[in-house]
Amino acid sequence: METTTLTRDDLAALLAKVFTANGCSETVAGILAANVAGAEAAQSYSHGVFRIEGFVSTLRSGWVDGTAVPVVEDVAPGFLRVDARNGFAQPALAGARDAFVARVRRQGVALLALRDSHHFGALWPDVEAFADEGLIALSMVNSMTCSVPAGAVKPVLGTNPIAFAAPIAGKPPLVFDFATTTMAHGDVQIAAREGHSLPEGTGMDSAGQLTGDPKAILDGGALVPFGGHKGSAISLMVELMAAGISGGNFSFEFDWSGHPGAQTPRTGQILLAIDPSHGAGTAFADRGRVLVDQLAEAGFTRYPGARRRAVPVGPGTEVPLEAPVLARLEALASGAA
Ligand code: NDP
Ligand code: PYC
Repeated sequence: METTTLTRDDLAALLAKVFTANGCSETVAGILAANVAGAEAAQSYSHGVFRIEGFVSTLRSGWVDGTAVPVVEDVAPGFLRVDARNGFAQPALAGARDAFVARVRRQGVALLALRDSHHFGALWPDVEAFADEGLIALSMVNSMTCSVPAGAVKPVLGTNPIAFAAPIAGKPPLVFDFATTTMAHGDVQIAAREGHSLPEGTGMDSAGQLTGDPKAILDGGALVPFGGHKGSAISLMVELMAAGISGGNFSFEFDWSGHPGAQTPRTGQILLAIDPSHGAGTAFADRGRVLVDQLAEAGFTRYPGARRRAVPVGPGTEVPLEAPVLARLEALASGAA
C-alpha cells in the first residue's frame, strides 16, 4: 500500500482540524490532536490514528462534549478533584496539572481524581511527563464493560489500564502502561480488521468458550483479565480507584445505547504523584539506576518504556500514513466526510 509521511506536528495540525470540524473547541482539539499524533509517532498504534473514526463517531453522536471546560475542586491538602463535565480526560488533566504539580512538590504526595471524563487514549502520556520532571506517577482509568472477571460468566469490568512512571538516573524513565485484560480492546479491533488470530484464551466467544478469534471476542464475546484471578483483582482495584474515589461511572454503569456511534467510555481516572526528594537515603533516581543496572547484568535489558523512548518522536519526526488513511483524515478535517 502506498504511504505518505507527515511530520508529527503536521499530523497533529491535521488532526486538530478533524477535531474542530467535529465539535471540539480549539483547546480540546489541540490537546487531543497532540495526544493522538504523539501515540502514532511512538508506534502506540492501538491509540493512534486508528482511533480517529471512534472519536468522530462519538462526537457526532452527542455522547461527549468536545467543548467542556473542566472544573477543578481543591478539596483537601493532598486531594484535587476534577469534574470533566462529560468532556475528554486529557483536557481535564491539563486544566489541573499546574496546581497538582505544585501540590505534589509542596507536600510530597497528592492525588488527582477525575470524574465524568472520557479517556480514549494511551495512558502513558498522562504519567511520563511527571517522571521527566523527577516525580513518580501512577494512574488508572476504567473503561467499558468488555471483560469477564475470573470465575464469572458475563462481562462486568473494563480493559482498565494502569500506568506507572519513575525517573531513572541517566536513562529514560521506567514507564509501564497496559490494560488489565489480556490485551487492549483496540488491539483486538486491529487484529479483527487485519484478519490475524490472537493467542488462544485471549477472550471468550458469545457461548463463554475461550477463544483466540478476535471477531468472536468482538461479536457478543468478551476479553478476560490477564493472569486469571490476579489480573481480575487488579482490574477490580482499578474500578474502585478510578471510579469509586472520583465519583465517575463504573465500567458497567453508563448507557450509551441512545447515542449510536459512541465509543468513548464515560468513567473516571486517578493520578497519584510522589515527589521522591522527600524520601530517605540516596536520591530515588540513583537508586533506580542501581536496580536497572543489576537487571541489565542479569540479562534484562528491555525495561518497560525503554523501547518506546528509543523511537524518535520530536516535532519533525516522520510519521507514515497509508494513502487512504490520509485522504480520509483530510476529508474529515474539511467537513466533507
Ligand atoms: P501491552 O501489552 O502492549 O504492554 C505495553 C507495556 O508493556 C509498555 O509499557 C511496554 O513498554 C511494556 N512491554 C511490552 N513488552 C515488553 C517486554 N518484552 N519487555 C518489557 N516491557 C514490555 O499493552 P496493552 O495492549 O495492554 O495496552 C496498549 C495501550 O492501550 C496502553 O497504552 C493502554 O493505556 C491503552 N489502553 C487504554 C485504555 C483506555 O481506557 N484509555 C484501555 C485499555 C488500554 P514499551 O512502551 O517500552 O514497549
Ligand atoms: O483499547 O481497551 C481499549 C480502550 C478502551 C477505551 C479506550 N481504549
